[in-house]
Amino acid sequence: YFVYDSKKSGGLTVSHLRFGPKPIDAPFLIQRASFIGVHLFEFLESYDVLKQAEEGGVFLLNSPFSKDEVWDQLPAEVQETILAKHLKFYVIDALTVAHNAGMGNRINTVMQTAFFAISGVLPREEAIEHIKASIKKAYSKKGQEVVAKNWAAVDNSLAALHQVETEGRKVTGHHRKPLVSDEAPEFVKKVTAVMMAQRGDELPVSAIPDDGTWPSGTTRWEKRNIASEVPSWDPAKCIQCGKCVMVCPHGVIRSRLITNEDAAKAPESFKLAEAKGFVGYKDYKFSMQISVEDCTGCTLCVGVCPAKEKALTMVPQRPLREEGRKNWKFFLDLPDLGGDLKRTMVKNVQLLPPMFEFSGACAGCGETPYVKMVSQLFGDRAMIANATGCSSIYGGNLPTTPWCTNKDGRGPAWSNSLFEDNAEFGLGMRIAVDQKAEYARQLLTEAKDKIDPEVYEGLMAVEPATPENIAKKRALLDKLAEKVKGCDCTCARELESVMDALIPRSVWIIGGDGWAYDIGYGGLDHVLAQGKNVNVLVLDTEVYSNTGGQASKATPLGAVARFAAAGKSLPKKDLGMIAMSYGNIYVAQISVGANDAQALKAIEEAESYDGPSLIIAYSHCINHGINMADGLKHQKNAVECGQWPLYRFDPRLKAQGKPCLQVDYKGPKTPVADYLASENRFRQLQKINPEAAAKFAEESEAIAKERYERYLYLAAAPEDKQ
Ligand SMILES: Cc1ncc(C[n+]2csc(CCOP(=O)(O)OP(=O)(O)O)c2C)c(N)n1
Ligand code: SF4
Ligand code: SF4
Repeated sequence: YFVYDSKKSGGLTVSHLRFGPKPIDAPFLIQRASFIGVHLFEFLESYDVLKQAEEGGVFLLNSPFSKDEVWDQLPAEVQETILAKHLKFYVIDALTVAHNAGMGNRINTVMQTAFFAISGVLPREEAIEHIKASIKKAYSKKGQEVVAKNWAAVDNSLAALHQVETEGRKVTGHHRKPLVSDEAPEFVKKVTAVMMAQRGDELPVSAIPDDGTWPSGTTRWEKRNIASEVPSWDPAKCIQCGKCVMVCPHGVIRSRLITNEDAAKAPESFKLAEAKGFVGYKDYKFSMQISVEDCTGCTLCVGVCPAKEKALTMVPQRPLREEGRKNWKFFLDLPDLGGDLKRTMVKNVQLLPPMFEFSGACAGCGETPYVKMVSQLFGDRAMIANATGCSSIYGGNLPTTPWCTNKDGRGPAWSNSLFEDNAEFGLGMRIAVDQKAEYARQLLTEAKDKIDPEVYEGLMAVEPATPENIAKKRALLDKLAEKVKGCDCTCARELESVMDALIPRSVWIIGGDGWAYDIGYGGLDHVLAQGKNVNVLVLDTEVYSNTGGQASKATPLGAVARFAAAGKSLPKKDLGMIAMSYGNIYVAQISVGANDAQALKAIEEAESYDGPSLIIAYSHCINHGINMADGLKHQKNAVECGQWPLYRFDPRLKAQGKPCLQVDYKGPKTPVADYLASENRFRQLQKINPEAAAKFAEESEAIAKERYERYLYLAAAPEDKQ
């Protein structure tokens, strides 16, 4: 029986296992366990992990501390239980064993071996034999190299497993801290924290909001401490490009401009540099901060750093916690500067606070940087319809939510309806808020004589939703609110209830390719054809990621996925081209790893277009069978070989006599076969069916070429077409 949360990184799964000479079919929630294995040391600080341990049972802990050091690192509550229940206590540094075997952070094989070695479920030798056989069976498809690494990890695990002497030990440890800080809101302390501690069943129904709304911005209280290593910033080497901030999937690394006055108050360990290249901020300081307790250690930021000598390096997290906490708090309390800078440059946009932070997505997820960017640019006035999929899980899973507000208390309204109806759900948001705005304008006009003409004209004006215009409208709305407050007529109350809609809303419809290309496609097409001002963001992982990688119509030719075990036999559907055929839809295909400036431009253009827009974003994913730390390189390679074209189709260009399509990549420059060989989703087929793999590679090459020629033709001026 498995009890688990829905975090995709650092999540908690409690596997309740029973063993016997005959197969046991019935799942069972165990109350008294003779063996308890804890795979993450940090769990000791958050959960009562030994609650179910029975007298004399075995406790196995993955520990960065040796058998001689570990005792004093344990919380007092854990020490007390070990002594009171006379547990046999073992430690293993599984991460080091996995690293040494070339398996990165994957410790499952190591912990499984340790379990069989000490649990007594099977004789040790027999168990090891079975483990090795099962590794061969499970990983053969991934290649002999993966099998060999796992076998090496098994052998090394036994040598790294040690029993801790508990005889004569005293309770010396620290007491566990409350799960959330004392500064957390009451709801978080009384409800969220109880659920975080896996004790949600103890909450009375009355503790849960009864109207479907849920307090947001709560991931910030989790402080999951799941990374063993985090980036450390070197101000001297940093070129202040903001690329690391842009790609951080978890909103953990952030940049800020700081006045000299504020900088003088910074804690001693707070790193600063002179600000470089921010127009109008010459005499300011610049700082890059990492929330070490929220980092997942994915290393994408380090990988993307373009400085001659990397300005970010990974260092152990544990020693940095205390000072990191202080620095982060100081950083957050500083004013957000630079909001007036041009939003065409990545470095400027990365000064904007994200309104999507610390989600539980997989470490290094390729979807979340796009979601975060939308929140930075438009979050203060966004309404988001989210299709079911990874983005609805990391975006709105209980008990916490990463969607949050800025310092003014403004942030996106977010909801998830279903998988299949998301486009319609978002269209409904658009129509509803437009209706509200229309009604507000009607009421305003009826009361025109009583309102300051400047306020009336300003709020009635239809202008582009630039940050300046929005700020102007907000100031006028404040004046109107003041005026309306003083009136006691029903019309004033009515206006009060809808006037907020006079600030233009940015409606986003977000989901994965399974939704957009397949199951929600009919609705998506219908919504795009309505001509309404909605922005669709497709997070294209080329499979149904949330449910384990089923093939969708976005899956490329030759990729092995669930329901495409012999490699997908047909090419990816060109969703962008279908949308372009309407002529009045803004369409773009982007990849933050290949061209971040183009991605930013497309997102800005799509939002500014007063009509439907569709952005298809390359999102690398654990389902691609890649080292996630290299996710952005894979994105770049996909573009360079022509497998993932970059373009923007802007219907506004027609009025200027220009072709609407702009091709933003240089066509196939490297062999598609090399790209395919670098990802296990394609590589698998080379082992199962090399002939088919070669044929698909050849066809993919031809498709990439033809597609580029087709796009160039469409992008050419009429006089250049034959
Ligand atoms: C009608 C329906 N079918 C199936 C599901 C189960 N389901 C939930 S998420 C998901 C996959 C989503 O894939 P995708 O849209 O590609 O998004 P991703 O997870 O890749 O971000 C599926 C099949 C569902 N919720 N509703
Ligand atoms: S390691 Fe990953 S999560 Fe941590 S700051 Fe870098 S990109 Fe963000
Ligand atoms: S899209 Fe892929 S990497 Fe991102 S959370 Fe989903 S499964 Fe993980």
